[in-house]
Amino acid sequence: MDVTRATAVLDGNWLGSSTVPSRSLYPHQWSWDSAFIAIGLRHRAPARARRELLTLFSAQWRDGRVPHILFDPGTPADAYFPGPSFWRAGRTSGLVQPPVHARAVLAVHRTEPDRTFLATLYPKLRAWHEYLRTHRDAGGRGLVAIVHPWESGMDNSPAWDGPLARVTPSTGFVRRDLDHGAAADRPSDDDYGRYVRLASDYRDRGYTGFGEFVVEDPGFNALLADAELALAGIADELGLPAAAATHRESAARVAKAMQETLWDDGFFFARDVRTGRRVPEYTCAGLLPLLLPDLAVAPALLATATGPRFRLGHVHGVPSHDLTAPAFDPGRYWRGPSWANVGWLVRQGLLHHGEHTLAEHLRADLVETALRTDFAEYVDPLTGAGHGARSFGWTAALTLDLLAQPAAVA
Ligand code: 2M8
Repeated sequence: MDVTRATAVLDGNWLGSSTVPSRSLYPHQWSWDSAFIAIGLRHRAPARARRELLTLFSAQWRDGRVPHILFDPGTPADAYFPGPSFWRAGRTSGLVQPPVHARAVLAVHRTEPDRTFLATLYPKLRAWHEYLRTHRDAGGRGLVAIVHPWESGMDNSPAWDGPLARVTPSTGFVRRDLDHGAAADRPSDDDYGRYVRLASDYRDRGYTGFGEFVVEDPGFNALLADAELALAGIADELGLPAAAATHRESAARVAKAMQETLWDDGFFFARDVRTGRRVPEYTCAGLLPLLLPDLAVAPALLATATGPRFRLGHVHGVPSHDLTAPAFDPGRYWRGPSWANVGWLVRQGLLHHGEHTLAEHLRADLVETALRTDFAEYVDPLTGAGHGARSFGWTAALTLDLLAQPAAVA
């Protein structure tokens, strides 16, 4: 029954060769959404999970980047803003999103082995990670810098308020998101104007170089390190042990750079490359390094996760922002609500570090919350009330995955 409901959401969001995050709010294919969606789809329709990822990588740019949106030609041009005419990049946007794809490819393969699928995507995944390493190391420390809040996937996180303050908002465009989402649940008009300004500046620079927003995000970098570990797993499956060793070294380099540059007093913070300073906001992105099994500072990070700022185990999911901070807002997008993908990732991290009881609590809570809210896009961590879109793709997909996981026991 639960599986049927989650599967029905993915069927309803399926476009024929990819899945939309939401029929109303996000009617195209999004990069990291597709990876999470494939992780769930593999349990019900592995061929569709492979198709999902292959479709996304069919839009990979020559420089290796995987675009954050692949526009559906069958959807009206004004259904989402900014659409293809804004980006002027064919059928895609020019930004990226966190590199969770290698993890998805390996998971899909492990559920239903398909060597051709793996061998097709392996070089593309390598090129994607190589793009990030070579074109995005703005700070010169071996960390990837994002050039737009949308690249973090956590659009209006309070960690971006400082760096964004340098950007003059664009005006004269029509927001489409407010046709489908409550204004109180979405970014403010000023923030949206800044997103548009940053995106058009980047476009006008030919989608290269760095502008006013250049940030090393612990979430993005942790996911890259985890993706390099997944790539090592893929190389092993393909019988390429030397390449696998290279990927493991690369993961260790990113982890070391994060530790040296972003870690301070029990947490991983974003760093504003323009000022050289860490941004003193505790956001859920700083918990994602828990994904790395060798993380030496895991005990201190777990103490922060279970302390008053995130209260893991005592709230619904993983709050996207520090519960004690003035900027915390339980209903507004990435400024406090809990998201299923972050909960799913943090659960993996808890399992890596032996926190089986907490991981099981989180799993049960994520499933209950998703089913009760009709697979809400995000939820209030204090009440569990749903916000944003319903029938949301990754919420349904990751629920399927969590339902397929054996309960972890201490
Ligand atoms: C949200 O981002 C898009 C822009 O990419 C938007 O607000 O219109 C974020 O939650 C992002 O993480 C997600 O991938 C996307 C589609 O679900 O929506």
